[in-house]
Amino acid sequence: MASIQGVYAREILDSRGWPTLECTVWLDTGVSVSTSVPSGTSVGKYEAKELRDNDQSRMLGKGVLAAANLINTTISPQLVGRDPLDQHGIDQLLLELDGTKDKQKLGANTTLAVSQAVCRAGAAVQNQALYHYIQSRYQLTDYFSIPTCIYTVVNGGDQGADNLDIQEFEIIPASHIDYLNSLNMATELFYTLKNVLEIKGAIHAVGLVGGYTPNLYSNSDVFEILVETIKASKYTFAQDLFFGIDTEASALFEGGKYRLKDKAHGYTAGELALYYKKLRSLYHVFYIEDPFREEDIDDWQSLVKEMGDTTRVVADTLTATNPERLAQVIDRQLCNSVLVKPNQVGTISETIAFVQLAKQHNIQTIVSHRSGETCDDFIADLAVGVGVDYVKFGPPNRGERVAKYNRLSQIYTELQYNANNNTVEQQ
Ligand code: 2PG
Ligand code: MG
Repeated sequence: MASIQGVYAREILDSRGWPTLECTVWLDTGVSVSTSVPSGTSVGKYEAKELRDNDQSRMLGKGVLAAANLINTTISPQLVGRDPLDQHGIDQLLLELDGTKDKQKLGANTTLAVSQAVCRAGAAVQNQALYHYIQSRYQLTDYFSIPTCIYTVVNGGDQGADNLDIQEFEIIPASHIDYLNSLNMATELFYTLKNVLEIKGAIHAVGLVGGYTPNLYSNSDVFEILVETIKASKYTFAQDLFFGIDTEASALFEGGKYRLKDKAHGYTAGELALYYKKLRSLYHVFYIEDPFREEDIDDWQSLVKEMGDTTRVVADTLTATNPERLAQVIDRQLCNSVLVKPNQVGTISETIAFVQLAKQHNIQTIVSHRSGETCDDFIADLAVGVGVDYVKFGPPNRGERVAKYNRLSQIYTELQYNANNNTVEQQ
């Protein structure tokens, strides 16, 4: 049996230039593995808490030296000699050391850095690819496939430049398009969109996760421009691809209404539901994430009742990758799909429990990046290993996003190699 010899964490920077944690686990076999954790910008109120130094004299208060120190001085000694295959036992120890409901003592960044590193160490010990290891450990899927990718191409809200309110505008390939073709399509459309925006004089820059942040009059204008982009390409709208949005509605609620520039005095929840229906019928928007605030339970429920048959009503901040919250949401039928973000909950075991519960209730699952990412590709393996329906890794642009797509490409080749008697067809 291999055992853990030491765990060491350090402060590194995420894609926003904010500090985050990287963690290394050394095994007595001489092998070491490292991983790093992401961090959100539009952080929901039900997410587990991050531990930050709040020392304004360095890194604008965002440092994570205390979190690294906790790993190096408190957690590491307790893990020496432990079996890296005992993910559950080690995660349980982290939960006990923290002892709070929302990880406010150790921080979910601290616990996830360790938990994720232990998972990578387990795969190394078993000499398995990470996705393989996750599949064989948890048996949440009995076959490997690359999930459908949700490509964010335009950013607004907290990820944008104050021009648009909806946080993410996404293109979603139809199910007949396989992974490599979908990546090709997303790349071609991303650059065709750039040309269209340039011709209109609307190009601004790219947002936090790499999508364009154009100057437009309304959120609906984005769909007109996307339709125009598709017309200028070799693809057929509503046949090869569809649209999705992440409204991140909590961020838009002010003075009792949802503020979107499409309507002068804002939308009531009922009016917003009508707006979604219009987007559904005019532009084939069949994926709507965080359509309302977490408080607007009745509105979530009616949206699922009215549109759930044809549309993915997706919970992100509402469920926060927390199995207990998901159980409540399932009871009340508030969504039919959920985002899976390990750092919202803080351990791999809890993330797995969340996916398992969702699958048991036919809730579709989407493994998602955060706006503050590193080049770690852990979530690509996680997505394939637990067999989610979709992944949301941002546009095919910027190193920390393409790291995940490139890892999916590697897995794709590996799956093809195994399926074709150890040969790979040329692309
Ligand atoms: C989201 C994510 C990812 P953030 O809302 O889905 O785009 O954003 O990481 O800022 O929460
Ligand atoms: Mg979201």
